[in-house]
Amino acid sequence: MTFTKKNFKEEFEERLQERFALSIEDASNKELYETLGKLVTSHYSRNWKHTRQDYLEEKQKQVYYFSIEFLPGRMLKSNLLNLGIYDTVEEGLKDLGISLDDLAKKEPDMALGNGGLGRLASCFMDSLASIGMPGNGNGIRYEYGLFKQKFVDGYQVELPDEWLNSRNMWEVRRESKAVDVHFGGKVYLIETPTGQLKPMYKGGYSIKAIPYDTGMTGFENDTVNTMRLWSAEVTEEEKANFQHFENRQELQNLTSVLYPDDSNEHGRRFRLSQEYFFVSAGMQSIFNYYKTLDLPMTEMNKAIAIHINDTHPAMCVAELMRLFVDEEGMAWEKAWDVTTKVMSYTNHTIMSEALEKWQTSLIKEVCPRIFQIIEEIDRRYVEEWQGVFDDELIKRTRIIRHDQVHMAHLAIIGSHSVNGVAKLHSDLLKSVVLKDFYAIYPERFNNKTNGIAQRRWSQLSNPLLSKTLDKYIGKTWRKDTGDLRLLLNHENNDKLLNDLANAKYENKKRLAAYIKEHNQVEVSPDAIFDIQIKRLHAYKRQLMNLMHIIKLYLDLKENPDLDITPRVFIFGAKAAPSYHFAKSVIKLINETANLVNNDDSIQGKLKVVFLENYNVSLAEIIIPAADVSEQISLASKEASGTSNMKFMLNGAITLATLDGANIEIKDAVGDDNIAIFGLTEAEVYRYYNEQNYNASDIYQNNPIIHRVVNAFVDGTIPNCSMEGQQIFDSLIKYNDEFFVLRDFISYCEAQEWIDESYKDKKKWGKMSLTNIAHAGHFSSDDTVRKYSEDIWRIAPIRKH
Ligand code: AZC
Repeated sequence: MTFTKKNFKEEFEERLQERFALSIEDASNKELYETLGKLVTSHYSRNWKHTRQDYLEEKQKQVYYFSIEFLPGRMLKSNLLNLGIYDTVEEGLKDLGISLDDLAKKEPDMALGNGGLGRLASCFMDSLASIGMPGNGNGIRYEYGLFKQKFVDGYQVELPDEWLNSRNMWEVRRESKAVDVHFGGKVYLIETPTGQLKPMYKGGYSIKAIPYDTGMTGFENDTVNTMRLWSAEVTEEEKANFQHFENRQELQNLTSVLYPDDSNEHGRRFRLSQEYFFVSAGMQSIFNYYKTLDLPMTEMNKAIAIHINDTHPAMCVAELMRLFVDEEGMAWEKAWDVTTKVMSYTNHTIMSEALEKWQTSLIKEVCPRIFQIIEEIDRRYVEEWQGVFDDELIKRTRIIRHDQVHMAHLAIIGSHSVNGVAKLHSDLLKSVVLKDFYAIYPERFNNKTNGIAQRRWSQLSNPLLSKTLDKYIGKTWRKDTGDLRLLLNHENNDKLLNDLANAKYENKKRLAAYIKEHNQVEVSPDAIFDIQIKRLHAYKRQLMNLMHIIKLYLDLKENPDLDITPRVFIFGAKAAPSYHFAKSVIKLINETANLVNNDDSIQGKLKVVFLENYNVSLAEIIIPAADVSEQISLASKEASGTSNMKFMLNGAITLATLDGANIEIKDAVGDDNIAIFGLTEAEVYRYYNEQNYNASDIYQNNPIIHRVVNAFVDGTIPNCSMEGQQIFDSLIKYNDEFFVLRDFISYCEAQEWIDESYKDKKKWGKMSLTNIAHAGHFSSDDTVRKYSEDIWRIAPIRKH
């Protein structure tokens, strides 16, 4: 049955009455939103059930993507789009005097992640469903999402994100699928009459893991997959038991908070317990499902693939071994063979602090049986390779070393595939970071360049651009973004270029209004919107961006008539609460913004805006309005980046170092349509090898750099002498870890090129068009297709 506007309006009013006994005039937007949410879930629930049944009946091989973070953002509009009822609903609501946008804003952002890693996991969920692949998510249902960021006197303040206070419309609590996760106690191995060793647990405690399932709708294809998030609950009986444990409070609140570190510098028991919790719960539920298929345990790899997203779920390897060996009585060798065929692992960073290591004593305390199994995997690993590789290599690659458990080693040894997230990153894994493992398992290493869910980042967030595209190249790009290439046939079509420019202008007006409302700063859409949005981290070099702003400001102060294109520099970034350097950079940017925005002598040529509480929904407003996409990490440090892809899709010009996926963007658009600057990865490594980087020399010898760096400590920027000193020291005293000074001049030159190019509207328009045209390269539909073919070996489902 086709779903008409008339059907919709009737159903909507009926549901509103049923649920709230209200008519439209009396209902609040929140009530209307909830009514719409219910209507939407009812539209896909049948397909959700069928998708599950199809998988089961066909014993279809499925992948389970284990990720400690998911960042879906709001789901209302994306569900409407995927179900093919967006326009009908929007128009129907309009008839009823309701704005879809207003209702959508009532949905809290589902912010169960820190940044790139979590957002990628959500793009993958969307794409898996959209290409009809049997793919499930497995994660944690944090009661509090990533903190809400506020600025007080320019400082970041963190507030709790109580996203569950308003009902989550999309989840279904499945009590019947709850499992127990065991923590602590002691384990003894007892020999059974058949000579097998069985573990006997003494003491410890169990925590109930309750799954909450969320339907992941595919784009116009009737597929609805599942993202399963686990919540910890403690039974009354266990609560009494808990009195004996000093860490009782922690365990009761196991799934309350998401760790707001994007590199887990602080290995804490709580975090480890969270990891074991969602690993064990997820693995047990997969095991229970597999048993219903009635297939031999030794063939699990034919029906199940498990993906370890970064090291946090690495214990999947040991937990599956535990289930096979302890629960099913399988021989170790057989169990190991199946386990490695089931598991695969993605590395997301070369920053060493993010490669988790845990004290052996801690793992022993939190999950003693898992520790024993890890010890046995480690022992056998050494045994297997002794005499084949030299002893030192084996020592360096062991899982347990110097009383620490190396989670990346566990993930690599226990998987059949190890991948990086962009070509350069995957190469660096082979040649530097995981070089030793590459010598042992060369066949396991491969690259899967990241991608983005292009529907969210174009159709949903940029309807104006989307309509322009429809007008000139038809609508096929909406399903297959490769068709964006059709734009290239029109690169000399002035009318099209004009329409694209108009769409951009309107999007800039929308962002300008947001800025006015939230920052009380007036910005002109005629200026260049130059944007850097990502977590605040020294290696991403927001500091270099700030230094360039200071340079321009000083230049303008000296010469108010300087001919520069007016610019608005826009930032969005959260800093980990304990990351002092990052917080100082925020303070400095805010103080610089204050200074620059209120200095009439520069005639409004520069504006600086730091938007609070950057998250997925804010990104949807910011990215369509960008002219310039700042991707300025020190080469080799950013594994891939994904905002770079979103900006490109929205027609921004990338200003970048040759790092992560920037290199692939450059290859796609050509050298003329991107601004590249700075050291290459090889040059960075040369400095490391020769240990001859000298920031102080650069500072002493380059007057421009000297002047800008001094601004941090000479009172140019008011109210931040402490932070200014800290940043000054990081550059000069501590030798500028991320080579900001070395790249600064070349960055300024690239910025000048941007300034010049923007003046030529036609040239800029063509560059922008070329970027959009090639953005199809970075669709996560394609990325997960490659994962499915090469790693998970799963195929699209048969249609019900
Ligand atoms: C990020 C990488 O820094 C980023 O370059 C990449 O695009 C993204 O993963 C997705 O692959 N890493 C993280 O977010 N890491 C953590 C631990 O949060």
